[in-house]
Amino acid sequence: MTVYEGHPSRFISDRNDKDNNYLPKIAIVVSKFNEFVTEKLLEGALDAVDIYLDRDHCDVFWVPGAFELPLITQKLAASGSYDCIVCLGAVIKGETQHFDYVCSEAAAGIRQVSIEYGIPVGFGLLTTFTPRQAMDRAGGNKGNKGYDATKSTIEILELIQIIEE
Ligand code: INI
Repeated sequence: MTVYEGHPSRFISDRNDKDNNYLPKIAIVVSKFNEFVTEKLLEGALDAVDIYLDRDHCDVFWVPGAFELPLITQKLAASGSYDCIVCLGAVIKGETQHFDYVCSEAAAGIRQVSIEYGIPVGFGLLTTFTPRQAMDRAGGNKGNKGYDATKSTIEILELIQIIEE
């Protein structure tokens, strides 16, 4: 039996290897809705980029809200310019059902792009009942889901490269 697992740290050695001229390109798509949360998710995502990849190989795209994440992610995947993409957003429940539609459409759209284009698309979309729950997960006492989503995306990229080698 052979067991395989992606290791995001593989790219750190690639970055430090002077003979290696390949380093993955990553795009981060982040929504402006609830920006007090999403700016923190972006900080976490960029921390992961700094650790595992390189900020010079990273582009950030702002969209109005979580509902717009799938379309821009699809355009970026179709461009072929990126090895992986991370989506960041914060959907916080209000008084209406709007929340449910935004969450489910964003999640389904993001997954669809990942499967259709065969590239990792990280799901850093918080769906919470309160602003406090969102802040707890955007660098507060529950960690930073922007960091986690980005690290997971890089890990999956490495696993795909192992499979395709
Ligand atoms: N977008 C979010 O990213 N988070 C939310 O909490 C949210 N709420 O609650 O409405 C939200 N709505 C906007 C939506 O994503 C679109 O931008 C808008 O409907 C225009 O298409």
